[in-house]
Amino acid sequence: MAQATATTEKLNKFEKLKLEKDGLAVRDQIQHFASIGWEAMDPGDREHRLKWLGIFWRPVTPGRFMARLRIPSGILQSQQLNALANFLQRYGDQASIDITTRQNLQLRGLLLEDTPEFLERLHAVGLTSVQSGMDNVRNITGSPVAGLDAAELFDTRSLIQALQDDLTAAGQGNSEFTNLPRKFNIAIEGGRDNSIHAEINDLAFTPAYQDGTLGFNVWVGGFFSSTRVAPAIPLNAWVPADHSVIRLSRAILEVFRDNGSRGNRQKTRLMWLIDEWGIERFRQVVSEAYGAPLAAAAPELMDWEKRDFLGVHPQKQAGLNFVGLHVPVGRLTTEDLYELARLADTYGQGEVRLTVEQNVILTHIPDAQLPTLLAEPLLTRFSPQPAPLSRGTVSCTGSQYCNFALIETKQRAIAIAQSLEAELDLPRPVRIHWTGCPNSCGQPQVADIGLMGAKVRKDGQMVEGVDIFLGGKVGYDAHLGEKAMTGVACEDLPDVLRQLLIERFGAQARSH
Ligand code: SRM
Ligand code: SF4
Repeated sequence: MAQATATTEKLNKFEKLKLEKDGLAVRDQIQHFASIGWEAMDPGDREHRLKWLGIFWRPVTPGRFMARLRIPSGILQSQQLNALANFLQRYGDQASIDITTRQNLQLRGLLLEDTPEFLERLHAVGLTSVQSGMDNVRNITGSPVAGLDAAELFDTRSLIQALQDDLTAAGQGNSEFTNLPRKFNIAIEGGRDNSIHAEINDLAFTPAYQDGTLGFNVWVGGFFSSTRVAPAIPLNAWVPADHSVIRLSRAILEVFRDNGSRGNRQKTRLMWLIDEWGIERFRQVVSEAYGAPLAAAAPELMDWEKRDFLGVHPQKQAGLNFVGLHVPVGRLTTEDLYELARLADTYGQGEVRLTVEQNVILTHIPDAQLPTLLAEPLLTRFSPQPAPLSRGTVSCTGSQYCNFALIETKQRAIAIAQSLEAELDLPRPVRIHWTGCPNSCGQPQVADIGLMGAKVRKDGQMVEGVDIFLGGKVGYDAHLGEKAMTGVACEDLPDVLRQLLIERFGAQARSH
């Protein structure tokens, strides 16, 4: 079991919690918890340690837990979707499913007494929720069209799966990496368009050739938090596209685990260690942990604008297509899971993929099947060609389920996009990201227009409002947007956004 290095700094409360009992220890107690019920559980186990199993206590819905899965590269099979739906249907309207900004699924409605069965059912279909919350490595993201995209440089699917298997002991839980100083995000891009937002991950691999061999440049330290936002910086390192990626990821995680600050929780992400040491020393220590000198970075190859993958696109396999469907703010019902599985089986080869824009992609659709697929009733709700504001709308969970939230996000995001679309003609999609609080789960800094929940004063009353970010650029030459307006009341937002869309994004008022 890995331990934090002895330190003179005062440990934060989560470090004390982990010292009292390792997070992963709840794995062996889940049957006991299920039998005693949530009210009788130790609050530390219930509200924090269960997150090591991906089970989240929701203060907003006491007794109804959320389960966050791990879906490497966002790739699912129809039998997995069916298994999730079969389990969730017992909860009726209490069940709902969200596609997350890390191309993952979160399931809601779960009762504690059902968790042992739930975890067994996940494992039976090759899924896991282990280590998906708290001080663990989050879902590892990759291009959602890996293996399909004719322009891709490297198919990252098996590498990402192998990395997840290594860091989680094939989904059973790996105590080497369950006591990091903080959460840790990893992304591996194999395409040309930076589809995974490499720049906002603690560790990202982006494709690059070294002496004719394809491998990855390495980026470190990207993160968002309520007090600081930092894009990843180059480690000036290159590794071949093989097991070296796993070795280097392990080395960086070990360096972070053993040296990262465990004091002020707001200063515990990887970038703070890099700041403290400087990138040269950090690189040196990582190289020692890696056990070999690191090659210098090679020229970057990502030179495409980011795609959203919606609509019909030919695959590199002749005669087959992938079809991206827009799922408004990523929200699904149990019935939707069944329907997506059915479409994948009927028209494709049983595969469904998720994107960091909270959408789905059906893959391997033969040319001849396209017209019938496009006429399926589900596609009237999950459109392959959504209107330009809905198309680019992403939203975090918000106050419906998240107790950090300062505002309701998802329903408001849909309503505002639809009302502005009805009034305006837009020359191109505009990416609007909503996030309910400064934790930035909805990534407002990568959006054309980012909306961050805030409490604002209007007419002497505190009301729900937002701070507005502008100028986020994704894909080639990605950079983060910056706060441009503060304290806009949500009820004034349609007017403010209308003006922004006209002035900056070429929107024109529709003549009725
Ligand atoms: Fe997040 C905490 C939801 C992506 C930064 N995030 C939370 C919690 C767990 C808080 C809580 O316990 O209620 C939220 C759960 C609410 C719920 O019931 O759904 C939550 N985060 C989400 C999701 C579901 C947003 C979404 O609607 O898609 C995303 C799940 C991703 C996944 O599948 O693992 C999600 N969170 C992100 C991202 C975006 C990303 O990874 O690209 C970020 C910013 C990037 C980053 O982390 O550097 C993000 N979440 C945070 C933070 C701030 C971290 C920090 O260093 O301060 C918190 C708060 C914390 O960890 O203390 C947080
Ligand atoms: Fe919750 Fe805030 Fe994250 Fe939204 S940004 S899911 S409100 S923690």
